[in-house]
Amino acid sequence: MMKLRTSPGSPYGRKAQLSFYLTGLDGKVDIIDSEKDADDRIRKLNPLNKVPLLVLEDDTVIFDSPVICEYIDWLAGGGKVIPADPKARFRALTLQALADGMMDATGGVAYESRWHPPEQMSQTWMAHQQKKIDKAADELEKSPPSGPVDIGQIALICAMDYMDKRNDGKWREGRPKLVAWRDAFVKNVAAYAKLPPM
Ligand SMILES: N[C@@H](CCC(=O)N[C@@H](CS)C(=O)NCC(=O)O)C(=O)O
Repeated sequence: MMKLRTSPGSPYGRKAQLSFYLTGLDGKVDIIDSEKDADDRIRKLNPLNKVPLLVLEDDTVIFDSPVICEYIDWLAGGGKVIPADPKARFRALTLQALADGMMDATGGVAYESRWHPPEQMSQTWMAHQQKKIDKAADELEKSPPSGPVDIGQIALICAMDYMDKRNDGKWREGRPKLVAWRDAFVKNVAAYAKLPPM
């Protein structure tokens, strides 16, 4: 059995989880909550001390989330969550990069308040990160994703969940097409309902 080490609050781990559900490979993985990982195995397995990471049956460790999702797609036979057709493939991978960037920026804002007392928090840094989120959401509002579910859409739905939780759902403001895209995804993609709450 493979092991996916992640935490329920990680949008990156959520991407991997959803990819497992969508490829039907979820029976081959144990999902382990890293927050209950008492002996600090995470730190030993990833020098960057980040989740998610995937531990294969032979103890090979794979990170980060784009690489894990690429492994899942490969294991499923290819072309499942990462399209094989080059045009669709690089569009999906680029959307994944954009959505991951929104997660990074959301984390950037959230970590600033988590790690610093109020007097040491940099409002300039937080505004710099928020601008990335806002600009990415504006771009997506112009043309929300379409077509079959792929890694780009998986990353985007996970970014939205994270931004709802950690960024007060600001991405929703004035972006009705993006909100409609999310509502349709949640309604139509049955695998999404298998995810735990963030
Ligand atoms: N690029 C990485 C980002 C992973 C990441 O930042 N994970 C967060 C949890 S959501 C983490 O472990 N942060 C701990 C830290 O930065 O020390 C990925 O796609 O997997």
